[in-house]
Amino acid sequence: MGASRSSLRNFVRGRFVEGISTFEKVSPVDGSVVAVVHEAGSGLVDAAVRAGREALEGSWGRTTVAERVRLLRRVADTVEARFDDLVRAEVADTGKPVRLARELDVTRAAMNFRSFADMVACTGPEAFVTEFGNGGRALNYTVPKPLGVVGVIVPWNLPLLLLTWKVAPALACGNAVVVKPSEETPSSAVVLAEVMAEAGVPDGVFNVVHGFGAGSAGEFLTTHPGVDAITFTGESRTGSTIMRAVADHVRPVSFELGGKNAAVVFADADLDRAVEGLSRSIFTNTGQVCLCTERVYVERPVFDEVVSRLREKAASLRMGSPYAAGTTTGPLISLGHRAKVVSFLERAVQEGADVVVGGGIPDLGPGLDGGAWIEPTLWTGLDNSSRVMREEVFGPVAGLVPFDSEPEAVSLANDTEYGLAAVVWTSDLERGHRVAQQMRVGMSWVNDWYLRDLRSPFGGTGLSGIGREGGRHSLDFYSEPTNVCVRLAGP
Ligand code: NAD
Ligand code: 6OD
Repeated sequence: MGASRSSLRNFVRGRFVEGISTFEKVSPVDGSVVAVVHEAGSGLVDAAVRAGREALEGSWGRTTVAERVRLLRRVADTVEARFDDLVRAEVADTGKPVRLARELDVTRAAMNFRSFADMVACTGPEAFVTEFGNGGRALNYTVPKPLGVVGVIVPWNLPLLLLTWKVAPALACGNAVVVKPSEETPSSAVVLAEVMAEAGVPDGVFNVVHGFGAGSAGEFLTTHPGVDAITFTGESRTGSTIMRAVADHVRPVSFELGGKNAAVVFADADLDRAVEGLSRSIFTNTGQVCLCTERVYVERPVFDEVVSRLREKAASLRMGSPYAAGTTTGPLISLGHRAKVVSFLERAVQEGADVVVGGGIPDLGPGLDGGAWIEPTLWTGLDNSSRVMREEVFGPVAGLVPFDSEPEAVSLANDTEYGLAAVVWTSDLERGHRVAQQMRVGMSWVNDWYLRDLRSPFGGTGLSGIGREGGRHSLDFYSEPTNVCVRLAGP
């Protein structure tokens, strides 16, 4: 995988610049070095924040909505023109199957820019005429303004999708951004910086700083007094660290955090569709999607059948080179993350799980033995008291548990500190609505999973986050409204 090792620099004020040190980005497919990355020190993070501020004080701060809409559409076109480069970058860093990178990650990157261009173009300010009853009237209207310089911190699982999901609305609202990609996935942000320059985004509006969290670019960004807001996607624990870091300056935060998502399968479900859907929701991206299902509650009459059919699905997945025809499943992101997932595999057995399928590290032969491979794994025999059923694993794993009534299923699904997503499988329309609405989550699907409309709210409750992204929710977060009240008439 590492045949074409690249050197990845930071992007500040429209220029690629070196860092204070370098680190190696290793392929999770085979352990080879895919890139040498320039880590930004506090001085460079400061320069990036100042570049953003100067862009806001210059011509970028005077752009009209229509000009920004045209620019975002050009960015979308340029993402499509550089589609293959972005796919290569994403696959090199994550090892995900090339088909997934094409159909999900890079396609959505273009769509994010185009969708937020459309959405901001169609959004107007609020206005109210206030009547006092004595003939007096006033006009209230809001003027949305950018927040300023926004720090964008993103994880490694869907690197470009999640980065552009934040950058597109932030730019649509007229902000400047300083992006800190994950140290595990620095490559696509660098190609995106080239895209921004090619599309004509003014210098200083889009900046990229590479590095780690604590004591590195992530912490320098979140503690910088010149950063006006932080938008973060990542682990719940990192979210609480960032919350403390921004508290001194009282900055707004948007948090998309972890999940321990449940699926509920009723006996009346179309089991062909349910098993297909469960297989996607458990194993897509090797279980490394925040929305992935890790807890499956199945009504007792169909429990054995669902377990057996899901076992067949898991056994049919094909791990291998991301470019090999037929590969369905990539590695985990790193050996470090695999060690964490393996510790959950061991703990599951200690906690009394029966391993239905998987449960270990596969032997994929000499070319791949340096990679972070893991077997897709299903357990039965666990309940909600086990740590494996309470903590986010973020791997291709799920525990299956039988239930006997609808209230029991709702109560089991809601028995978690997280609150991101849920799926209900049933042929009963009323039950589908009823149960989906009772799920204590930000997103509840019925008879599907990860079906997206970019205008609808995305996010979670509890340990899963603060706020919502998508549509007007993103536009609201990335702008600061000033209300103007004008007396029109009367005493
Ligand atoms: P992570 O929290 O370890 O890292 C995310 C980003 O934060 C990285 O860029 C990292 O360098 C940076 N970071 C780490 N410590 C920091 C600190 N102290 N200050 C500033 N920045 C810091 O998360 P990860 O391992 O990259 O991603 C996996 C996690 O992300 C999972 O928990 C997953 O559920 C979650 N996630 C959530 C969503 C969502 O939409 N809710 C989407 C994707 C991933
Ligand atoms: O599809 C999206 O917009 C989105 N934010 C997905 C997040 C997936 C989590 O890993």
